[in-house]
Amino acid sequence: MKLESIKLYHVAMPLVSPFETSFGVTIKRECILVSIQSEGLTGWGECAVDRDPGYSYETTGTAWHILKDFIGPMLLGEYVSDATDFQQRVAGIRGHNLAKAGVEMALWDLLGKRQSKSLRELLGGLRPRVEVGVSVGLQDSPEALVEKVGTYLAAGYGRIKIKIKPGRDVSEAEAVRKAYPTIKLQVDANSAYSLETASVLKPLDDLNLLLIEQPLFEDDIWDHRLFQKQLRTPICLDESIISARHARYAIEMEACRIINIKPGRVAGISQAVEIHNLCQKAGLPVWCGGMLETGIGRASNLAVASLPGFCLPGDISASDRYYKRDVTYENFKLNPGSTIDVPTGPGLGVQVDETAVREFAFSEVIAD
Ligand code: OSB
Ligand code: MG
Repeated sequence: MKLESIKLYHVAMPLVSPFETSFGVTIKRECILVSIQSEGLTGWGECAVDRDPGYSYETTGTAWHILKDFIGPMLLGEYVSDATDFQQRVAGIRGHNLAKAGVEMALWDLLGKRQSKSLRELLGGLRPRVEVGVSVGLQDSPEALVEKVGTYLAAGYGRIKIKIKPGRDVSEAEAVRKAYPTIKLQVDANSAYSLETASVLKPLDDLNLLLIEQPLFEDDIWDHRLFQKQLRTPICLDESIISARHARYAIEMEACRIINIKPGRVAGISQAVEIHNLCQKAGLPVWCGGMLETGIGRASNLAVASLPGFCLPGDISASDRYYKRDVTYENFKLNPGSTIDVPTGPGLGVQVDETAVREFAFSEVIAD
């Protein structure tokens, strides 16, 4: 398909409540939306970058630069056949996975629209709806956290993840476990500990957690191996897994027993599928992570999470957990049983509200 024009929108969208992790607080979530025009169709994608380099070295600023000055000019006017073709073209750009993934998502949306197939069908996803949970940010006190978790349980979420950081870890998790003895519970440290400082986390082993997500440095698969040996609870890697190779390293080193797959972090949906297939072969459970996506990225994550190896609830919550107003007309709702429906329309299966995109955008670039 010929890529005739590429538009970039740097948007900032107010969250319904601030989201705090070990690396900072997000009040307005920024990202870059990509739209690609091709042969009468428009495909949309989302680069799940943040304003600050806290989760990843990438930011809205770096992604803008990579998209505008490298990926855009490489693709404009070109005939790009699919995600594999795209990945070959951008292979010379080192890193910048979140930037690449936004473009790949838009290409999948176009491919689906051309073939009148949903992304789930294109990927071979099986489930019409996927099991989901909610990721709860750091709160002011363990009591406030227990209360916040209670509101999400009342809303119907069947799996809770709490964010932890040094000084706000075991007491938080213990308080939640004590208040809700039987819920599916997991914690996420976002790389806040070293192998030495992580020893304070050992009491978590007695709380019957589903997993402990990314306790140690993002570039340290080896120390995760050493820490996993000291725990019964499975370690789940997020930040450390930036490619299928890294997934293989982690599996071979026994650095984790579960992997969180985020298409953005691994440079695109095609790479996410590769990691899913690798983990399935190795017998490692995977689940779909989230990055506070808009309706565009949420639709994509739901399709990815419909693949058979995704056997733990994803960080894909209902639209109203994140935004009062979204950039898609579709509003994702939580079903009884803590599931969300996978879109069935062509491509991502969402209709973008371009007025909302323009209202949230503070810069816009059109290359044609
Ligand atoms: O580590 O999983 C993470 C949000 C932004 C960046 C990193 C993470 C998260 C979340 C939120 O935990 C998950 C969601 O989108 O609901
Ligand atoms: Mg995480």
